[in-house]
Amino acid sequence: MSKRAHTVRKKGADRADAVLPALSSLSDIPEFSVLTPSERQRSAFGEMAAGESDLHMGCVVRLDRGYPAVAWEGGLVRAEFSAGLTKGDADSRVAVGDWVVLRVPEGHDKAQIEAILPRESDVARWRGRARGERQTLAANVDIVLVAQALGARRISVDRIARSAVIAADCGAHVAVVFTKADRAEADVLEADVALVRAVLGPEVPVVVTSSARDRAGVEDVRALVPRGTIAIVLGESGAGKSTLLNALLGHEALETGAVRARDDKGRHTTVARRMVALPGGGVIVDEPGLRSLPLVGHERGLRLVFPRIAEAALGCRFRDCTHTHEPGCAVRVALAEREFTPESLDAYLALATEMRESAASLDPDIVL
Ligand SMILES: Nc1nc2c(ncn2[C@@H]2O[C@H](COP(=O)(O)OP(=O)(O)OP(=O)(O)O)[C@@H](O)[C@H]2O)c(=O)[nH]1
Ligand SMILES: [Mg+2]
Repeated sequence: MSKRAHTVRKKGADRADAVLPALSSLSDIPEFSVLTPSERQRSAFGEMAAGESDLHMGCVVRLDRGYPAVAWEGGLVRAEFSAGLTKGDADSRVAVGDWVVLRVPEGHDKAQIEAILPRESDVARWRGRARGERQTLAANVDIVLVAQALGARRISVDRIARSAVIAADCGAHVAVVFTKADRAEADVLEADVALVRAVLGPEVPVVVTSSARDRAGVEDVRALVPRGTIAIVLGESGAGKSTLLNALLGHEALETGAVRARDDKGRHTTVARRMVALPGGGVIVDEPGLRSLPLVGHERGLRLVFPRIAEAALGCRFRDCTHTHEPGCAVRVALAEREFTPESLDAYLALATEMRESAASLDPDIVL
């Protein structure tokens, strides 16, 4: 490598450091004391850190373009990855919410992440098509809040159902949060809520908010995230996620941006992944909006969101029954007996078909 190229590279790295927000300028970050690791994580740490006094437990509270900020008992530090944890490797990449083994050398302003402690849950999506990869959006999350804007377009039940499948697959609870209710006519709002209930069943909480206008529903969202719980808001860019969090925080902590008039879509205003602590409540992760949520290998989540359909499917004559036209289809019998709603079957079939196709394109030998 020429000398010049070397200098340019180094300058680039310095610049990356320079544009990260100073930790002292960040507000609403949860205190280390409100973040509680599980027993399993504590004991995994105990084994790894035995006898090493500069190793501590830390929780990743923020990622700025991939650079973690970690809360630990000594406060908040920026952290790098130790040589053993290569940053490019998908399995070793940290997510917001991860508990890590942190090395804090005395007198240094940067710490090192030595290991990621086992995750209790892992909200992940598939990025890209067959050659894509699993991307963890947040770790150790208790509840996924699926944000869906009302008003400009009819709601996307498909998107809500696939978000619920992703949440269930990783072991988190799910709630649906409608935003921008001020833009919806009362009868449309009522029909949309009824449709979501018909698809996901009565156990899934549905909250209707208009946080930019009259704060309606904001306290219902807070009630879903009590002290000690960690939530993530998932939704498309422009859904109003950051606006909702600002309403919960009571001040404009997070940047929000206008949507395009043409199609009501946002402009990816939020770029960092970060935790904010709700006064008197739990912690919520704000993330950039997600354009697509492909389902790949989320069979367990599908079964959990649609248990009665999955149960009925076990009785079909053909193992590869698509529940549309085959003889001996137990799912259609169960539908006729009203064991579940036609709306939920429509949503299930759309997602199951997609998963069958994605599995086939990943591995032609898999038959679902
Ligand atoms: N009318 C109305 N507009 C709202 C409401 N909530 C949010 N908005 C507007 O929707 C736009 C997008 O809001 P954001 O909070 O930035 O959306 P976001 O989901 O965080 O978007 P990304 O960060 O890009 O993923 C802003 O112009 C908000 O003012 C609401 O309750 N009513
Ligand atoms: Mg945002």
